Amino acid sequence: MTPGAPLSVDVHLSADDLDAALEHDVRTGLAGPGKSIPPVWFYDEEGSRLFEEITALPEYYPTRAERRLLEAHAHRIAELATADTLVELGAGACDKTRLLLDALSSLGNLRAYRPFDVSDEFLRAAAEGLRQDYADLPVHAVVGDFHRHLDRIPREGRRLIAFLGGTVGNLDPGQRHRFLFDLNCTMAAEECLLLGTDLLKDPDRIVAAYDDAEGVTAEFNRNVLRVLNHRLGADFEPDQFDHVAHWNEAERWIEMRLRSRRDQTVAIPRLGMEVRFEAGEDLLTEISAKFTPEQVATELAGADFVVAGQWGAEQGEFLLTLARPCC
Ligand code: SAH
Ligand code: AVI
Repeated sequence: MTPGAPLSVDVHLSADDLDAALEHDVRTGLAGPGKSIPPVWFYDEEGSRLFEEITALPEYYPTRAERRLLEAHAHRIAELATADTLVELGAGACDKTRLLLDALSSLGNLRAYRPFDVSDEFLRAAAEGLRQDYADLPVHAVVGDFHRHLDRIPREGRRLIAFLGGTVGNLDPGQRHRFLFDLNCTMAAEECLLLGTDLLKDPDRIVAAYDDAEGVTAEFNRNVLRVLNHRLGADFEPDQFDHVAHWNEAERWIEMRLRSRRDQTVAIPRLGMEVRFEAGEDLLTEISAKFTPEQVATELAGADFVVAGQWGAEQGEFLLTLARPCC
């Protein structure tokens, strides 16, 4: 344990909550044709680790592009936000965060950091790692699901709420609207949201980012099957599913799927279910939507936010948008 400012962890997801949520998602998503499972189930400790590996791959440009934007503009973002507390949704390794923490700190405002994530052990380790470099910064981690627990994030201080990495693109349009609207309802008028979104570009480049040569993304994709095996006693054989990254031109999103290599039946004894896959049948595991700057502004406006700044639109790779609730 590092001495210094306090580190606390509030947990709003017990193992029972997780099991109930997974049971609901499996019964809803796997029972019939058109199979799907929400991407939140990628992120056990191994899934979070695999995502970190993805961020270093040559093909996966979003993390580097967002980091460059933060290196160039974090100071201006901090000036505009005048926040004393950084909240980070889907914080993961809390890595790019450091650029925001440094910028807020250089203005003399920073009082606390609140990373929020569903991945309990990974979040604890990341928060502990951060304390090695920010010994005087109180870190209050929150374990929860951003679809259900936004209202559990303490409203202390003047907050900048960061949602980086393009994770908002893993939500479908209806989920995005509800998420942004719910978030808005938890925010004071002077607080800001910093939203990272991946931008539309050459589909070949996007597909390569989700189908890397080393196969790390394929392992990340298959990890959801290991999570189902572990949490529900299912008997998925991950190597009997191919990784597929498909660009859906009409929806302007990547679809990650797991395609059954053969006719097979998977038992999920804890739910009393058997799931039949035909050869070539897909399980949709994630969408990752790509945006235009105008679309981001429009979606934010639809959830009662007003844009205070956008960075990255001219490079066309990745976009950071700062927004405030409009009164
Ligand atoms: N923000 C980091 C990590 C992005 S990966 C970055 O930019 O690199 C997506 C993160 O969101 C993971 O850490 C995952 O555990 C978390 N996450 C995914 N779905 C979530 C949910 N429903 N509620 C809370 N966290 C979630
Ligand atoms: C976390 N999220 C923004 C990543 C993405 O790019 O949609 C997850 C990911 N899936 C495959 N590679 C990375």
